[in-house]
Amino acid sequence: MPAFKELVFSGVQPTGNLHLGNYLGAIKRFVAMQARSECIYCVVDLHAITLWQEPAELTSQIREVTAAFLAAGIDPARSIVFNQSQVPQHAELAWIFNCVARLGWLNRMTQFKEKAGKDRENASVGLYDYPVLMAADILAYRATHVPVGEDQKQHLELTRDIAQKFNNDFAGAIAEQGHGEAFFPLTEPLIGGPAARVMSLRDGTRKMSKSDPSDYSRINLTDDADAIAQKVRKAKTDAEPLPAEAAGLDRRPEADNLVGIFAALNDATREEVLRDYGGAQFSAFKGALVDLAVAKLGPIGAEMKRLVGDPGHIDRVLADGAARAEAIAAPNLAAVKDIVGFVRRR
Ligand code: AQP
Repeated sequence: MPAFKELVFSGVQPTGNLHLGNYLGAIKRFVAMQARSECIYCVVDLHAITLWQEPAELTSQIREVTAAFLAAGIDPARSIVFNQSQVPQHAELAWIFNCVARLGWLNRMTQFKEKAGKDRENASVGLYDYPVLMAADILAYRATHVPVGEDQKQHLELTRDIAQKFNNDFAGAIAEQGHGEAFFPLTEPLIGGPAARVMSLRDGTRKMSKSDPSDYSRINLTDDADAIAQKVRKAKTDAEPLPAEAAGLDRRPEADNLVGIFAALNDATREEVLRDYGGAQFSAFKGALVDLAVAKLGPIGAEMKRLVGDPGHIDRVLADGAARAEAIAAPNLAAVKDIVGFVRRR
């Protein structure tokens, strides 16, 4: 595999209730990646409509996710920030990848099974095809690294399968047209840290999720200090004090989750947290967690609210980012069309 220029890509859906899992598993890590790589961060509105979205609500959610990116510390002058539907190459490449990906591969995707539920016949074709569009999002930029939460691992594997099959199927044209052995990189998922999978505050065996009907299951990025305090205090726990070592969190999903959240908010490891709080009762630990969460999330929530009050500014950031994104994606798509054998205007 030839060396590809390091490029980071990731996205968040504008589907409401951005929560601590989205922040710790993804957005906080997007911010950190800016120091070492060129980064492209996308509000994936084409993905959002795989489930019904009220149009006016979708518009405001696109701006809210953008506000969250900026409030968390993504610098739109350094990184590219845009919404997916403004760059047509995502949908165009997705179609070509639809003809590369195999039905059997998509049939294995667990997120489709979870989201479609029992009424699979009534799910949109887009929901089924979601992972192919995700592969196109990443590979339109030939991105080498994708920071995501653990729930996206299977989709990233599919992205690698699609890249590999495209590189093999078109190996002759890729070489003839001067791209060497491979046109697409085998993108590396960046999944890790103590909050790769933040769990519901009501049930430590279920993922914290935007669509959970209970608002007490998650901390939203826009929650104020009182809401954060109430949710943490009501979070489900067990009856034992915290263990002294991380191994003691095995089979204690709620304790493991709260310690992982504390660790991720504090840029620490579970071991370091337990060095300070091992043996503590949950009442004391939850108090410290409330203080930490309010200190870290309060300024982000306040800045998000300020930014959404200026939609003109947000829309200019998205337009500028879309133009810069398209400047990378358009030549890549032109090369893909040549490789596939299409005739195109020059
Ligand atoms: N609980 C989580 N822990 C860690 N990371 C998470 N992510 C989502 N939930 C957690 C990561 O956040 C990024 C953006 O996610 P998304 O908006 O694209 O969609 P999602 O994964 O479908 O988010 P939700 O909250 O789980 O929504 P619903 O309820 O609709 O299913 C991704 O990197 C994701 O891994």
